[in-house]
Amino acid sequence: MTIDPLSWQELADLPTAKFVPSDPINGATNAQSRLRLFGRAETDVRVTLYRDNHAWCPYCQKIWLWLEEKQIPYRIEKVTMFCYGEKESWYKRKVPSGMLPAVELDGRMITESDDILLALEAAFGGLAYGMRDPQVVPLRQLERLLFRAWCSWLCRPANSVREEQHNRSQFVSVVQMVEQALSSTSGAYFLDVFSTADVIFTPYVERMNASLYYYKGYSLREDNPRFSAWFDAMESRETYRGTQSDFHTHVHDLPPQMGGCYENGEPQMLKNKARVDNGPWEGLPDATFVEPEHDRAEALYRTIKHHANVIRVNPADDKLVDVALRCALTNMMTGTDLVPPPGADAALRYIRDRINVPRDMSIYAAKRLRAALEATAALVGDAQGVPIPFNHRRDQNPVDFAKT
Ligand SMILES: N[C@@H](CCC(=O)N[C@@H](CS)C(=O)NCC(=O)O)C(=O)O
Repeated sequence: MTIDPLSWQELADLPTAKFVPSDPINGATNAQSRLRLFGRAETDVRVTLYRDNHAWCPYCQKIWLWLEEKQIPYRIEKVTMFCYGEKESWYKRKVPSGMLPAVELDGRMITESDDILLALEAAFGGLAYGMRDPQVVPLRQLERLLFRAWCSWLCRPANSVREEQHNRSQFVSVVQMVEQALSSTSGAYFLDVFSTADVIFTPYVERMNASLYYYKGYSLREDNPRFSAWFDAMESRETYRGTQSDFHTHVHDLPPQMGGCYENGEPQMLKNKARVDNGPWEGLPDATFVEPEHDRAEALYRTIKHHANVIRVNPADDKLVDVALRCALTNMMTGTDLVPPPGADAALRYIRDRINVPRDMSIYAAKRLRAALEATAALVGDAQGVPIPFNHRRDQNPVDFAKT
């Protein structure tokens, strides 16, 4: 017997579909907000943050997290990064290089994330310890050392096994220095309280955790106790969780940004890669906080909201994608396996591979949706979607998603 998938309306009407998104202006940190007031008046806004549409840029995450932690009222203007599409001409008039992030503070444009933090500190005070605090300065230098060791290992091809091992041990030796720094206080953060130092480390440590797991078979979070405690502490913060991305998003967004990421082909790496790409996504060390109850409802809500564009940009026939996507969503919400039409395997995996966290939804919602898409695709076959490009991500051009 063939069972039809639920219609879009029936999906939205399911009792388990109730999802009330948090107030974008005064509620929890989230990637969709355009204005943040933290209970203050709009006339109190002195800051505009220009950041990437994809909520992916690491330097933007640094400023974003700082503003959220300090609860400074601000506006958000989203700009396209070169690898996703055309840079908006209004932004190039403001910032000719097109670089992100930028902040307009009391009408003055500031670029370079460190200069932005210094200007914000001058206007609003530091986040526990400021950028020039004698305890923060050496930690900022250590972060750059870790960054360079990561780039040398990940972003340059090793010509021999010996070179690969050398790059790995260079990185691990800097990790040991960071472990040492983290163990110098009794708490989980770099200093005695959460501070600018944690904000500085956050963006690239998150990207290191993802990329080394996938391209090198190395688990930064699981193999290092202090890092592990630091990640857990970060995930206890609503601010950080709102900016947090998942392994799948990072590993496929990094190559065009970094000019390449190189696999080492080791057995653990191959296992990790297969898991990040094909699941199961549950239990990956990209998130260990308790899964929120509303994650499926969030995934459904976000998919319903954007379903017309999601269907239109899919290379497969629109009618096929519509039915297949509803089969997957019905599966996610009711647990019922519905066999989608032939050809749906590639179409559903195309969507599975393009969920972007946190731009589209939060981390556990994305894991649930990826799992439902994969489970439904597997009922028809093993065809994969059009591969994710390595040199650019114009398959994610925001222009295509602005149309309705
Ligand atoms: N040193 C700069 C680096 C900023 C940077 O590299 N931004 C990249 C994105 S992560 C960018 O805007 N690239 C231009 C683009 O991709 O459109 C800072 O700290 O702000």
